[in-house]
Amino acid sequence: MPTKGSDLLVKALENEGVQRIFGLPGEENLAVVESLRKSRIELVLTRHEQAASFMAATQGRLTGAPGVCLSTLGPGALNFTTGAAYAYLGAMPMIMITGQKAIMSARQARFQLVDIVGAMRPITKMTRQIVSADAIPAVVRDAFRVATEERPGPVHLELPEDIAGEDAAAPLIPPHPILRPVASGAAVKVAVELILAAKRPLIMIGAAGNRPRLVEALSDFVRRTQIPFFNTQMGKGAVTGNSELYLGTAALSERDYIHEAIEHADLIIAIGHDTVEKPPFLMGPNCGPRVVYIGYASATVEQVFHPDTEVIGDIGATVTALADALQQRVHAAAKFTALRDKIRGHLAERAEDDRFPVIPQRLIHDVRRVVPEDGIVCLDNGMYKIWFARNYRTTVANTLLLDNALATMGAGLPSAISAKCIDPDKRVLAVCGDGGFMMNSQEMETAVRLKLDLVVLVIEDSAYGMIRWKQAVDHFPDFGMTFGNPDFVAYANSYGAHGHRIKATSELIPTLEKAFTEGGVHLVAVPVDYSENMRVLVEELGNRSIG
Ligand SMILES: Cc1ncc(C[n+]2csc(CCOP(=O)(O)OP(=O)(O)O)c2C)c(N)n1
Ligand SMILES: [Mg+2]
Repeated sequence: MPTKGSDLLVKALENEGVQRIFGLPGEENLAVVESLRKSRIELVLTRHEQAASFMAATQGRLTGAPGVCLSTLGPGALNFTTGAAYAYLGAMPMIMITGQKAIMSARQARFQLVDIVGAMRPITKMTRQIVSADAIPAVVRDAFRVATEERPGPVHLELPEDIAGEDAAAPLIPPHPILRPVASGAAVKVAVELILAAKRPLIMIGAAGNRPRLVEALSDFVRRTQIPFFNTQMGKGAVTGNSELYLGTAALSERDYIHEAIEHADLIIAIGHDTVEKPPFLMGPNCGPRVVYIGYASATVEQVFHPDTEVIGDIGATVTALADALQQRVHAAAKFTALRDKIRGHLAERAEDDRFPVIPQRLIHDVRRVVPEDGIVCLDNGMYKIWFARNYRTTVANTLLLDNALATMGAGLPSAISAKCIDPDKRVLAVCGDGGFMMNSQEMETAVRLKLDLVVLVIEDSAYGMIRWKQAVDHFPDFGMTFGNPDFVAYANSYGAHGHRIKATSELIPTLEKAFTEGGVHLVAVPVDYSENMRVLVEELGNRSIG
């Protein structure tokens, strides 16, 4: 049946199962917006394109199916670039659709004309201009394939205004399942021999282990082999349960308590480690544990990461094959239990300290109290991220969304909005610094308009705290990192949200609890005492003697 480009685009998106599009349109998108109005896809309007791209990326991260965002040409499309890089480094499937002026005739000369397809090239898996309406079904199908298949990431499609209005008759292409290749038996055998020969094996779960579809296989692998495990920051929560075997998160690259366990290991099974992450440990040329790498594609060799052997193929199938072959024959190193207790003991220190302003350990302890096991905490980027990565325990996959890849500020609130749209029944908490929050705080209006039940915790130190801390660690004078804040309570209230300010540490749990129970959008501002950054992360860990 003849139709036009914009209708065909929207039909192709429906064909892929798209339920919502995050975006901020321009005049070049008006036909697409009209096609969306007539479709069953929800348009989630945002107040900045960057926020829309973070939301779409988070949808991809949480569901495994690409999230979609829409913007105009030039300035709007350029605002997608940070979200594109976020999804590219973070391996989150996403489709960005941007408008463009008519390509067959140009009545506006070069007004707003930017080579967006070119600008997107280094930060996407694929970037294409759609040059004919009849190409839409194939281009869209291919975009979803590319965005979804391992290693997932962003794809950019540019739809010029005249192509959106062009007549089209091409039929839709049905989606086909992506079947991931499985590792060879020979590769599994080599890994099995190495693991059986090891006296003190450890499992490390990295970012690519944290895909929604892998939870069962990985949890099962850990349960069946009984090998203790730790994770990278972005591998956090990939294994459900098995808490006795969990040693901790490698939030730093060296010298943390978890590194005592890593140094004790003679073999590390690195599942899905993606070197976009800050290294969870550093490999030397001829020292340290041997590493068996398990991944969808072979590991990038870095100075600090160069595995001894690899098992390449679908991670779920590989770990199942390994568990079948290993049975219960793996050496269990007793010392890991003692190390686990020691690590946990250190992490529990000062968790109930009631000094005010609140110290990070207490903040994380209290957040864990009000967020149920399946509740989702979405972090922005700042000093508290290291504390959350180290101290916040997760037992359910994808319940702590942090970005240790692009590590951009500004994604905390948008990612929480997206998580809440996907899982309206779960408690969702955004945790932001006063710097990061203000980078996309305008999305408070989006959250209020969508009538979400969402709590935003803003950690106040009136500074770019993390950089201020690094400045001090590097013995630079304290300079250029402090700022003033709006009155966060009044600011939240002006959006129609509910603002709260914590005035004593004991108020934190009741205030958060009440905010979740009451529903609606709440902002809770909490002053933080960051002196623990230096005391624990520099002095204590710097002086740690291994033994
Ligand atoms: C978009 C962006 N700009 C700058 C940085 C560098 N950076 C990393 S953390 C940080 C400070 C964050 O400040 P805030 O959000 O207040 O959190 P705090 O560390 O104070 O808790 C900065 C400037 C970044 N990661 N992303
Ligand atoms: Mg700050």
